[in-house]
Amino acid sequence: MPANSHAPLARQAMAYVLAGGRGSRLLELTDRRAKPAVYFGGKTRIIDFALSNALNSGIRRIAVATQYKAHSLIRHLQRGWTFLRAERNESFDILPASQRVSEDKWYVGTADAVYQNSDIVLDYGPEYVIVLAGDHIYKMDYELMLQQHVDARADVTIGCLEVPKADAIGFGVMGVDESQRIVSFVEKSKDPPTIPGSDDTCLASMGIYVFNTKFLFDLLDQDAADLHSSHDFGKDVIPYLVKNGKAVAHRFADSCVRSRNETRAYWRDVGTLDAYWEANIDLTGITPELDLFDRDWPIWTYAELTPPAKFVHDIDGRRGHAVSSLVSGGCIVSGASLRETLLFSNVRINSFASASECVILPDVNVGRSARLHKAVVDAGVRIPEGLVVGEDPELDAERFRRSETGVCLITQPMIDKLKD
Ligand code: ADQ
Ligand code: ADP
Repeated sequence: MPANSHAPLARQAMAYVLAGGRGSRLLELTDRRAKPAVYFGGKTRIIDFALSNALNSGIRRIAVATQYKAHSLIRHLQRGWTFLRAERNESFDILPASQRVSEDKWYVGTADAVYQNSDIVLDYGPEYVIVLAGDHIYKMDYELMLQQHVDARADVTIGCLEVPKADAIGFGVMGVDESQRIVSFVEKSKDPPTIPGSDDTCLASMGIYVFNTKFLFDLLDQDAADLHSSHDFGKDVIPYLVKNGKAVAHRFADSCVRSRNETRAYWRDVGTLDAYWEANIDLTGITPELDLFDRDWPIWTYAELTPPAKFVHDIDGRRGHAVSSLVSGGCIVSGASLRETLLFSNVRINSFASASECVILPDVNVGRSARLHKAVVDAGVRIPEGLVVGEDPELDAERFRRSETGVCLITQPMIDKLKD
């Protein structure tokens, strides 16, 4: 892409999406797929949020770095995201883990996951690279962040948001001066510094970084040669730049995209079973904190062609019905009832069955008379007739993966074990 100072900054940028992490706190939900490929919100997968943000911001060059259990992710990206066209100066690249380091090491850290594909990025010649994580749910206009980066003449601009101190342990935490210049940075500290004037709030890195391309790759060359570096943005590259360069904070609140229905800036990690369940169930409320119906900022995805969802009386006349629920295409609810539940595509719920506060992923079959409460059911699971979940905590914990708050994750191997 020739540098064109008249083009919007987003058209001069490439989004480099890191999508290789497992997300092990999602337990068996990420046994077979990487966290960015985990389903969210009834129709989409987690990575669709970062990709849609890039697209809606005007970015037309996107690369996705994969690593852990990438098959389901790659299949999704190939089906849904390859509409960007070389003829229009656009590109969409799915980058496999190159394993150039050694057979057992793959990428060493996140900086290495960018460095190993430097030739591919440099070939396109973007003026700016925006590094994103593919595993968060939020809506953000990256053009505004790019603009701040250029105006501030920063070496790196880092997206950040305020989080409670108790949660900040899992983040990079920064201190900034009045001009938003980052003056300190600690990665995942047990006692992170708080925002001046507040004892319990920290300024956390969202793992989103904007760099001028040439500067980034010179820096990564230098980092690659450093024997003491673990080649990670959060652990090595960003702390180095905070000390030796100009690192600037960009506030999420300044560029988060909100519809009229959204009262607060929405950002979720959905990295644990409880957080995942809660963020999904929240969508069944009357005015959820995240508005998926916002036509100004659509969340793009691959959606299979399906017939419309269908609700039928069964042969004995029992009503198939749903209240406060999201039901995708291809579902049939026959003589069964749903409350505060999400059905992804092609789910069948059979007679006498009920589900409340459940997240049911695609292609699940819920057998007759089953009763499910507070369950997350993995894709393709066949729930046997009469199974009851969510009424006996001890039995649930024996059979399924049960969180302390009582959310049960159900996978097919767990169901198969019941038959033994
Ligand atoms: P973490 O959340 O711990 O910290 P990390 O494990 O470094 O994130 O992964 C960041 C992203 O890169 C994730 O989207 C993950 O899927 C992906 N990823 C990890 N290894 C990868 C690899 N080898 N190849 C491709 N993708 C890979 C980071 C920062 C913190 C910041 C948090 C915000 O280090 O400073 O606060 O993100 O979530
Ligand atoms: P998705 O995330 O699209 O729902 P699937 O649940 O179909 O994907 O499978 C996730 C990954 O696990 C895919 O890479 C798929 O090929 C693989 N997979 C699916 N079923 C099995 C199985 N029974 N044994 C091993 N791997 C499987």
